[in-house]
Amino acid sequence: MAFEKVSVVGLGYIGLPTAAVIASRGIEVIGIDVSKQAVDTINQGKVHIVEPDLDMVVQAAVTMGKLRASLTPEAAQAFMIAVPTPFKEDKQPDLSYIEKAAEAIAPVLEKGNLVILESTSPVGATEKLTGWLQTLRPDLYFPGHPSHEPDMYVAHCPERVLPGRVLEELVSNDRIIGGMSAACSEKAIELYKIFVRGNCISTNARTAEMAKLTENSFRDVNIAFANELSVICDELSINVWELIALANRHPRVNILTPGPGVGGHCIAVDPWFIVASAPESARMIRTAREVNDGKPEYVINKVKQAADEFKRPVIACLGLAFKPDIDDLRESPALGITQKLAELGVGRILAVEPNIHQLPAKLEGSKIELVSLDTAIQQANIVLVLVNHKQFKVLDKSHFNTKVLIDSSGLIS
Ligand code: SAJ
Repeated sequence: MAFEKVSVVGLGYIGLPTAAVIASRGIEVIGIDVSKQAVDTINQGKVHIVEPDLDMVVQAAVTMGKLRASLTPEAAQAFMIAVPTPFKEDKQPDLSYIEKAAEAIAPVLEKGNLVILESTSPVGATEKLTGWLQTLRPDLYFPGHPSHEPDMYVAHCPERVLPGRVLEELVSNDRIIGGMSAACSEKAIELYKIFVRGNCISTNARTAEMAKLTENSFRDVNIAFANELSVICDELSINVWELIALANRHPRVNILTPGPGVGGHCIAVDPWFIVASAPESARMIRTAREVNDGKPEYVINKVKQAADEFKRPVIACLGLAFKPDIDDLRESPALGITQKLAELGVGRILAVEPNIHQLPAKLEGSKIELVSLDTAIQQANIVLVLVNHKQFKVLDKSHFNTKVLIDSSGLIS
């Protein structure tokens, strides 16, 4: 059976590009979201999130009549769930969005449908989703049904795209397809083959869940190594950037880049799902998280120490986004550090963020002043580099002759 109509549940950073790309292959796609604003925006052919080229692809898909958004689910052959999976206060995974998505689609499911969980999930989440669907629709037979051959297909196919390169990576990345059975994997591969140029590799759902968590934990642990080195090097008066460049000349060494902390919605979250599943065994993964989460505080203390030398220090914070050359301020250590410095009253705080025109609403009324790079460099006693945006690359040591430079991301050093 070829797929003629696909539903994508959750039209965020992953769901919307996925929906638009599938629609661009001529398949009818109905996107479901709980936000009326998101639904209305998409139906006008516009986007509510920032991602290069996404506006064009969405506009084309909506204009062609292939992509439509709605608050209410309707029948389709495949349902792809791409909702958030945050963690709770106690760092335990919060699966409530997946559960709500299951409740939303259950009434419209039909025999032979494929349900895919794309959201990054703790091990066992796809089994839970299958169980919820089975309870909600006892008339259908999901994988693992105790007494009946299944007539429904469920798989976990984690998204792996890099924010900022989503449209490219959606098509070119390999996909891990973790079916609840071999037949489920096969069915899911059929769907992904429509738009994925990379390989679709079949495994079981638990391994697919763990693979995604492993990828982001690998990165987190390696960034923690770099961040720990940066702190050790400060203690030993060694330039960590020079050190890493030298060590990386070894053919089997590839140390990542220290920074002011790890931001974004994935790498700082996903390792906790492993820790929650195996709290006794996941020692290094937990420690890496703690090392990376401790880095903003370390940077703040460095600024405080430097500020003590001035009567009325002016501190320029270069960069607020969570990584270079994007405008995404959510879960950003740079933003958190800048905010904390302002709250603590360490000095007058100037912020430079070339990718935004005004401070986010929650910072209105804060003492942070958004200024140009020139103004910041002219007025500051202390310059704190937080993000290596391309606009900052014009700076060199000569700009800091009379200033204290704290270069947390290695722009100049
Ligand atoms: N960072 C460092 N040092 C480095 C690399 C990154 O401090 O050497 C920091 C960045 O500044 C940023 C954070 O880590 O604050 C994460 O940035 P990133 O670009 O490494 O990753 P994300 O969070 O934008 O996207 C990741 C990707 N995962 C991997 O590269 C293994 C992406 O492929 C995933 O799809 C995404 O997480 C996700 O959704 O899980």
